[in-house]
Amino acid sequence: MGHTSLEKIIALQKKTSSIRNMCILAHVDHGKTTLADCLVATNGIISSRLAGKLRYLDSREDEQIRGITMKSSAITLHYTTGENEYLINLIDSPGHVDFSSEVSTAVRLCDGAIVIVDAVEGVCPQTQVVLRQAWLENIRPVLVINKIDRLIVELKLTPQEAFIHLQKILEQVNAVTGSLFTSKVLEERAEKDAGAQSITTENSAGDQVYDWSAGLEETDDSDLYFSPDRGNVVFASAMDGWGFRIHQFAEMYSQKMGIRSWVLLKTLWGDFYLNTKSKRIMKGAQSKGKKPLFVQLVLDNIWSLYDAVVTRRDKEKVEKMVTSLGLKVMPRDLRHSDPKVLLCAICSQWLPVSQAVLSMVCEKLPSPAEMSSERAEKLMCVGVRSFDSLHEKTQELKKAFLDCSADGMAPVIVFVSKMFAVDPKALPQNKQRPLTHEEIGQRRELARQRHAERQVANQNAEAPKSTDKGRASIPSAPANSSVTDSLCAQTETLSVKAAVEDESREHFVAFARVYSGVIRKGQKVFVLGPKYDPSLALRTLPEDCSASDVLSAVPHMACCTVDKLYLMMGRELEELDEVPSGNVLGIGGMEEFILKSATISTSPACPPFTALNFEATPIVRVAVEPKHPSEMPKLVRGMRLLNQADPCVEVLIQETGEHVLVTAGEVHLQRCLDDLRERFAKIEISASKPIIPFRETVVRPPKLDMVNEELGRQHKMAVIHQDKDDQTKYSEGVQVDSTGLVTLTTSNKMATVGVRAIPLPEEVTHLLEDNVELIRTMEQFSVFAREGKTLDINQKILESIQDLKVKLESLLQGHKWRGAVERIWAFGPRRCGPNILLNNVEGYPRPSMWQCLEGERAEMATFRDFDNSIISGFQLATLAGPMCEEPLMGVCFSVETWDMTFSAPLAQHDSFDKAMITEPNTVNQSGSSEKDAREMDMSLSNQSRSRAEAAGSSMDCYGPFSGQLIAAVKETCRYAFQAKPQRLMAAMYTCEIMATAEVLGRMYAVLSKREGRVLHEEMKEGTDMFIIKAVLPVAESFGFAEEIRKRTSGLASPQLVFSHWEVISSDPSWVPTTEEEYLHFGEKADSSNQALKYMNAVRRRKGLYVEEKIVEHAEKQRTLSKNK
Ligand SMILES: Nc1nc2c(ncn2[C@@H]2O[C@H](COP(=O)(O)OP(=O)(O)OP(=O)(O)O)[C@@H](O)[C@H]2O)c(=O)[nH]1
Ligand SMILES: [Mg+2]
Repeated sequence: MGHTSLEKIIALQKKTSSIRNMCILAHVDHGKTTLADCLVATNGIISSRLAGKLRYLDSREDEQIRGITMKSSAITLHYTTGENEYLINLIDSPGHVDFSSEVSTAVRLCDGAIVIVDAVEGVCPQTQVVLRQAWLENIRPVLVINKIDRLIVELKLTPQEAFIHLQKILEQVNAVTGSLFTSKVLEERAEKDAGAQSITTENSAGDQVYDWSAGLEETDDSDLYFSPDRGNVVFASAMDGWGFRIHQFAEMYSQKMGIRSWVLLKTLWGDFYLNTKSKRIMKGAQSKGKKPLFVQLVLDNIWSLYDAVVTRRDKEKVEKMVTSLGLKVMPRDLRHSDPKVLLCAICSQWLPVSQAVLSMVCEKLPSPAEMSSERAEKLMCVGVRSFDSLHEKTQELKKAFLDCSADGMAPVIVFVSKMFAVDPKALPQNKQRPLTHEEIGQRRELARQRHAERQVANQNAEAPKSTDKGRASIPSAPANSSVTDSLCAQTETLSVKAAVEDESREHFVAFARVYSGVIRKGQKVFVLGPKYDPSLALRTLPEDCSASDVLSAVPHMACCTVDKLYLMMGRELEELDEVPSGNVLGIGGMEEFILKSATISTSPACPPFTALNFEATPIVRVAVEPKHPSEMPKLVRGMRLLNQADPCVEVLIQETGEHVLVTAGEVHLQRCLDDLRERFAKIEISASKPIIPFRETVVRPPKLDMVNEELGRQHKMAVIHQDKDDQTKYSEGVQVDSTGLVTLTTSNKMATVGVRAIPLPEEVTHLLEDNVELIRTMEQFSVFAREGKTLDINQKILESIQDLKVKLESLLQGHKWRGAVERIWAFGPRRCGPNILLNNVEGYPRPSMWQCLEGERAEMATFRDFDNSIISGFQLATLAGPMCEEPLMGVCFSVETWDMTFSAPLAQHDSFDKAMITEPNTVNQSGSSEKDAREMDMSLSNQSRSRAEAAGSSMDCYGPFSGQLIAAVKETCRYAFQAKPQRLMAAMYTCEIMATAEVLGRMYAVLSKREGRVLHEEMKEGTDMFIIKAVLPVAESFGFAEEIRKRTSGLASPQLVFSHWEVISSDPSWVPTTEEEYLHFGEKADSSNQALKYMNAVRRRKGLYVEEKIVEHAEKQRTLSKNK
């Protein structure tokens, strides 16, 4: 606990205005945990000598071994400055991309963040990501520029150079913030304009000139940027224990130089210098070649200290400096062989980093009571809902968020951002605690009794020997005692067993924060899942009900009793009875009710909080199985626990029965497997090689062949030749015309569909991928509309949908795409994927996907019967393609014909049979008059009933008709796909690697071996580092980071982030057809076909047929040496 008592902390928890909830965010290895150590040491939890070396908050063994943080962990600190006392809830987060979900869970619970930037590396990819995350959650950041010692010791910069370097870093950070800010202002302005426009629609065309800068000028952004004179920047070296804000120096020098401190504060950071003659501060240091104030007054001092202590080890000078600064250094430190020890001892007294950081946190970060109204609304509005569309009672709760009242009457609102597993030994109830006096007395008494009994037993045992008569008389006392002993032993083992079982049970603690009210032990609360809808619940539940009433079942809502409340203290937990609003806490006993995150409240009107923003996409999959098949249940249980304990992992059982883990990257995968083995399943497991995802697509016919020759007549010959082969691919009843239109009839000959596959332009695919959420909303709207309900979509989302439509229209230009956007039937797979189903059936004016944009004006939709079956068939076809059953991407299926027999004869089986014999009476819809079409169309209200009838009556030996149609559409799509040149798409990572010039060559070698491609390289100014940005197929990425690290002796360490899908140019079904190709690639030509290799690997894994030639005529090996 350190030197602050639990009582003190409990008292401080009640003073909301003196609480600061903050997290430490940065790119990997920029020094978060080291800085946290320095802060923890101020509370006496660890020794200040060990601060920076212990990495106390990295409590897991693998975190210590690998030296990176993998889980975010929280600790509560007490800080006193002057008369004010503060309670600081500090969360240390991981910086590695694989664990960025842990950052999301931390950021949600905080009001502010310390963003750390390495002074050498500057702004890195993850720095940008965390700044964005802080921005999205509306929390205020402060900046720490860390590792300044590296500028002195490693880069050997002069103070002047270092100043310029630091200015650049600050500019970079502010540039990121600036771009976030601008995009937000522009968005808001556009929103406001849209609102204004909708009021005055008859605006004349003259006002169309747009002044984008207007919004920017009006909005005050001065608070936003990091600037040393504003006190939100600390310069530090967490490892050497020093850090400062410039006002410390301003105050120090204002006395010495007789200049007012605010003047110094304004001029210390910037282009100012001191005119020694006039003793005045002047502008324009750079142009006049003078030393800037910051260099003269701040950096020079630090540099000379390092010079004296580390570089020259000048004892006398050091002693002089120590006395002039008024510090006390222990002789032991002065004599220490490692100069860093002395440096730490001096610096941590002169400019203690913890003091600088904590005072900045308390001054600059808001308390929980200062939550902005914008943030409260953002937390309360899930997905597409606008705040105004929430239930009245729910809207009232906004006040509770803003008040953050710790009053017993205020509704309790708690958000759980993740669940984490705790070693049962670490729970306070299982911890060894010091014995009280009475307990010691009792134990002493017990021991005395046992001793006395043993003595009596010994005497009795000796007695027969000495007297010789004893054999007949069995001494009774010892016998009795042995019976009782064994009984005791039995009960003891029983209770030990129970305890062991209890201990082996995994304990989960919910990582949470109270936003309103006071949560108490034993209190009854509602646990609300992410899909909970308060308006629905308020309708069904009685008025003013509470969690203690017996309630009818409401979806996504559970009632439970709060079991345990904990104060999180890094590696330890302390038990609490109640936690007031504004605090971060742990809640025990929730594992039955919460999977990953949830909202807890005493009010059923409370909305579930918006989902966390996860930046990483889980992409690396492995199949796991137990070494011993009998341990399967343990594995299943273990995987369930792992799923609960990790915000980002996905656990699923595939149709093949495989148990699959989906993780964010290699490091994350390793951690998950370790967790499974050692903690959750406690069995030996074997993991498959990573399952690499692919996508299947079609492309336009290529113009060049594999040896870069124009495909002319000879190619056509080859195609015709191939076509003959291909015909065998298609089963009976399938017709393919020369343009790729595939027509197929259902097994009962009642419906015929004709489909053509067309490659989508690349930009369209990207656009669809980026707008999955919007498409899902549209889809939801359509589903609601079909059911006759309406969905309230907020204005902003509607605008984005409109925007999407306009963009699609502009991208789908040209003859074949005319009117295509209006005719989109569905997206797939899963109704929101990057493939399109187009309605090109003549005479079927189906309601468009975009009906949500039409608002009130939308007419009642009319669908043709079985419309849904077509969609379902398309969904199935896009979910698994014909190449290797991987999902499709970037393919448009255009349905060109859809003919059906009249459904009238279906009413009776007999007539249906007759109809079968006497050629079904097909009516070509496309050719029929409009009247016919209208007859065929069913009105919406009738639709479901008629479909049920039709499905029921059309039950024949082929099964229900809708099922047949689904299968037929799926098959048609598959054949249409195969009629076009098919390609595989590979998932690509981007990585940014920082490396020195010496290792650049070796790094390129590794990249090219793994099919990587360098996008650009640049030299980082002021250093000898190169920054290389490259893309690399996920399939080739395993062991990449490790290999790079080895080949470059640890100088370069890349982080891989999933970026996009890329078409692999080689055709997996390619065989050499021309003479040149034969010469070039040989008969089998499979050596260089990367796509074929990937495809076969996937097929083999899935147990599909793999067409592979075994060696037919082994060629004689050629000898390469000429002389032989
Ligand atoms: N030279 C120097 N090294 C530092 C400083 N602060 C931290 N380090 C070193 O940087 C490395 C990473 O430090 P950590 O504190 O583990 O970094 P982190 O940001 O917590 O890393 P992750 O949690 O893995 O993202 C360690 O080897 C530290 O010793 C500093 O001020 N100067
Ligand atoms: Mg760390």
